[in-house]
Amino acid sequence: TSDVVCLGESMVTFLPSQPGRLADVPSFVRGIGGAESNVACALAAAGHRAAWVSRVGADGFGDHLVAAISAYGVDTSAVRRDPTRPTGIYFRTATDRAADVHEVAYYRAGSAASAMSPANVPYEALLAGRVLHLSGITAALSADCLALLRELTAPRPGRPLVSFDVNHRPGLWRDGDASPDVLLDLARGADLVFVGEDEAEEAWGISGAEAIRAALPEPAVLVVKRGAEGATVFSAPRRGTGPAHLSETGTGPAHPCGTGTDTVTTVPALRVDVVAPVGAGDAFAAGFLSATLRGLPVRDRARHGHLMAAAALTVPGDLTDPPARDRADHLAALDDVAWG
Ligand code: KDG
Repeated sequence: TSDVVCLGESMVTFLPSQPGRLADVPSFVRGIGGAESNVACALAAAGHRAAWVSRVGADGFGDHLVAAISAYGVDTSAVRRDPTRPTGIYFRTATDRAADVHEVAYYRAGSAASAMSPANVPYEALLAGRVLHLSGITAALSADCLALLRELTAPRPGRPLVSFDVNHRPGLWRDGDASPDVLLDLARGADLVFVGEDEAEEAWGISGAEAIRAALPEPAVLVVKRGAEGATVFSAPRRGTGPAHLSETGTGPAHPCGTGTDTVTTVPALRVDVVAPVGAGDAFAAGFLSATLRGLPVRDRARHGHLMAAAALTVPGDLTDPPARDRADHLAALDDVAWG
């Protein structure tokens, strides 16, 4: 069995060979992306048993995704091939901070993964881990994918701990019928939620960590990521039932808990020279989940999140090897050097 099962679309990504507008970039370098498989790869690289569940086309890009994600040590045995639909791909520019240029071009409408639905996913594999990790990207892919997320975030006895990264991608919500408000509903059904302060503002018009918690009182643990400033973690008091082994506080199934009794822990981020922010949120989630699986205290969960995010922030692609566990533990224990 897996520690963490991650469900979501992955794509072959094409990163530019040089900075500039998409219109001007002459060539691209192949990589892999996909928020949820990024989390699975980082967890596997950190020594956890991680599985990725998805659908890809019966094409060369699908072959490459499955091979590349398996090469990280992720269990891909529940990935289904769809002979009728292609594997999604996307292109993006390098982050050009000075010129404020960042273009993303998705070619994923009608992809194999967008056809995931409650009728065709392997539930046994999905529910077999201690944690099921989902993200709001899936909700934007199709009505069927949204129905699947609604089902997986619905409270039910004995379900794994459900982790949900809001992952609002504005480019995916332009044409659909649904609005990013559904991400708030989905997050309410999860046990552990990751959301950026900026994305809560953009998706829901809610400003500030306390206001986000007030709008999202149900998850036992809510992590509000505040960019270079750090992260604020709201943890509800421990509840009697649920996967208690995963958490020092707030472990029960999702139900309204209010904010008054939360433990609030703010943990500054590491200062790094950012090469590309893409993948940093996934790395943060992986670090936080890794430390959660190890039963570490909340402050160290966030510190491990920041450490993995720092590694991802300093490379151009989505993925990089996380720091070795003993090195990460050493850094997480330091109070005065790199933090803040
Ligand atoms: O978090 C990184 C992802 O945004 C990237 O890999 C692509 O999954 C992706 C998406 O849908 O934006």
